[in-house]
Amino acid sequence: MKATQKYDHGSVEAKWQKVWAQKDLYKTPSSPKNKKYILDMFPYPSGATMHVGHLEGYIGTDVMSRYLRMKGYSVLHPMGWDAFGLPAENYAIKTGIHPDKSTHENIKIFKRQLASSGLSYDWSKEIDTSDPDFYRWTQWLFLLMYKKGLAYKKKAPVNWCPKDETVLANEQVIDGKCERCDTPVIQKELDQWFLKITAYADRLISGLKDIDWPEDVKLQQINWIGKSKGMIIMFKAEDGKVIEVFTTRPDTLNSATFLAVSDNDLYEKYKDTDKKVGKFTGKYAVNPLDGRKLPIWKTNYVAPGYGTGAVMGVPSYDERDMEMAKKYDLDIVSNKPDMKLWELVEKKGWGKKHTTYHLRDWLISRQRYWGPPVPMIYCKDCGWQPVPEKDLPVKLPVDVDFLPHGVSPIATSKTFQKGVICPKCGKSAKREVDTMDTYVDSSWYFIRFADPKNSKEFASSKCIKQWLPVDIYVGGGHVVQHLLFARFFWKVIYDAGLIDKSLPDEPFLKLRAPGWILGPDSRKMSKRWGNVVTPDQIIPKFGADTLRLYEMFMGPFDIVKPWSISGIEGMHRFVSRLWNVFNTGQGNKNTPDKEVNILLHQTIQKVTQDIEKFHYNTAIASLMELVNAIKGKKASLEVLSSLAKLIAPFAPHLAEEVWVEILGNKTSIHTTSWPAFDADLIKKKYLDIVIQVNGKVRSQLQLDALASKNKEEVEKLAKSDEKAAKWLIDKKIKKVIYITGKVINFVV
Ligand code: ANZ
Ligand code: ZN
Repeated sequence: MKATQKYDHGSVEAKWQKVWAQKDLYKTPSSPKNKKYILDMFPYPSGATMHVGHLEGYIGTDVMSRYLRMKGYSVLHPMGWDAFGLPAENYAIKTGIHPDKSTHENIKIFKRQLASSGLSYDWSKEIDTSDPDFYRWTQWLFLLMYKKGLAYKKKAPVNWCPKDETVLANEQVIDGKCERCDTPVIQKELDQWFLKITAYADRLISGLKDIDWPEDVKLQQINWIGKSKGMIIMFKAEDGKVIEVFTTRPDTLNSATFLAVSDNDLYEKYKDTDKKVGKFTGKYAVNPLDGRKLPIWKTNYVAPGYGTGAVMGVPSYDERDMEMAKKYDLDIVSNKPDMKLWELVEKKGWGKKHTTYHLRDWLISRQRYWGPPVPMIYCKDCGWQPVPEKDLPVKLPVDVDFLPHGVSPIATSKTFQKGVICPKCGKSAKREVDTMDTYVDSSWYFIRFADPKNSKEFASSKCIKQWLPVDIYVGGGHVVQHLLFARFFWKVIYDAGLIDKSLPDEPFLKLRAPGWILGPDSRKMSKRWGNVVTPDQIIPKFGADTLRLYEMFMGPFDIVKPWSISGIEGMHRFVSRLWNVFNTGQGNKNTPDKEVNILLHQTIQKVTQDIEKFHYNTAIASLMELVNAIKGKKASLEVLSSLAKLIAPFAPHLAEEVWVEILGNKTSIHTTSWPAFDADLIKKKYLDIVIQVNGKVRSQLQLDALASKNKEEVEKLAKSDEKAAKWLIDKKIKKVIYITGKVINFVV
């Protein structure tokens, strides 16, 4: 078959994207053998379009998915939308456009951008968390938690703007003021729903040891949970009251000189400063060890919600206590710490061992509209009652006023409370008007992907067993809370017997975080800096394959990398070279050139190993070497076929085009098998290179095929060869001629 001269990426890419969609090429097998579940952190479809930084992870998982399919695995590679959230609601407040409408318009744009990048998602698995068919199960899982005693309501402070009369998320509070109207924000106590994640604190730590995650991400999880082993020690005050302190250093009890207790007002007022502020209470307590009188101070640096909310002040061994002691002229005693004191305190009954956590229960109530309603009903006589399962979903009403009115927007709906009765006594009752944190949606969406159309269950245990856990999860490593919450949900569902016990207690076996892509100005790519590069700017001009290759070639997957347009242009030239190799080297069925064949098998080995390690940049580098080696030669069909396959995960369109149109195959390259390498061939990889001086053979070098490609290296080695060196001593080298892999000739 005759191919065109110049590679026209525009028509080639459009053609194959259409064919793949028509043929449902990436459909997930229904009865998987050897499954692999490859998952991206699903995006929030924001008003800003996707940029090349977002695509990095998606291309990375796409390369992996395509590779694994060719290796014969059944792959689940789905995509969906984290569609609920505050920005769409704020946009509605500004413009009056309903969040449902703006969100779905954004989804369309995102989906087009993903499709134009040649990503092999199975779109029949698409999830939208704002769809009632999805959030009914989010509500169902909330009720599961409630029934297990893991969801409860209690008063908790929220950020409150007294002018707008609305609850603010932390990120809406700028320097203590409302981001909208600049009014100082106050703390207001509201009844709020919590999930008891603290009950899983220990398992959330211990589970980390069995999973393949970046160490820094594991450490973030551990720090967030903040497990501390210590003691609670009791100090008697003069008025007979007992003050309990939590300490990790009972061995320093012999140097304690004061007690510091938390104070809500001081804490709130000075929580953003480092300075120590105290107020003497006028009271004293007694150190049980030595009878010393310890003044009791209220301070800002003791957190009310942590430990017992009181500490023993040990200036000599604790910096904060030292600052406090210096500022207020308190005693400083420095006895040697004594590890025997742990035992003594317990024996004497002054205190007991205690473990505490920095992790707090998860506050999921939002006094907001664009989220799943909390499925609870309040009855004056029966209290809080769960909505019966058959009545799910509790749908978000449409007739709401988004403008702040001091209540949850849903409370303004005229229909939401109509005909609501208490599920227990049948009397008229009221629905909860709060919605759930959108982190709840993303805590279980990865399970739904196994069975996204199920209308009877959140997912069948059969499908869960078939596809979970997630084998490779790719997305920002900074998402500490998402990862913690999702692991928590998995464990709760697991404990409820809804996940087959042969599955592990962890949902994400391997995690990889792509490094930031910096804008051309070396700042993190972001709308805020105006340095965003979108796929829409790159793909029409250079093609999706060029973009994909470039993004995977920029550097190691997990480190920060600067964007460069000249890099894109360079990759574009490589794509043309690649095309030319196929276009001019076609149709020759002779046995391959020996050297090229060795290099091919070395390349197969290297690319295979590199892809599995996410070392995409070095995989592409070795493909470039191979292309250089066969450029301008009549390459055999075997070499060209294998090269096409190796390139297929990275440049799926070009690979398909040459596979079908030039190499004459009838089925898609993406359904063929990955090339195997001949281990014996690679062993016999040494080439004999003759060293000549002025055309006379003087010595010989043995080099592997890869090293023999590098002229400078060969020259250096040849010069240092003992026999050859004799002929070069004191001679001026005028010229070096190198015939790759064969002869190096020094003209002196
Ligand atoms: C005496 C002492 C001596 C302490 C010493 C530390 C060093 P982590 O590791 O974070 O658990 N602490 C206890 N409750 C506190 C609270 N509500 N707010 C602020 N600080 C609190 O730290 C536990 C240590 O932090 C405890 O051990 C206590 O000070 C302090 F050389 O007790 B320590
Ligand atoms: Zn009732």
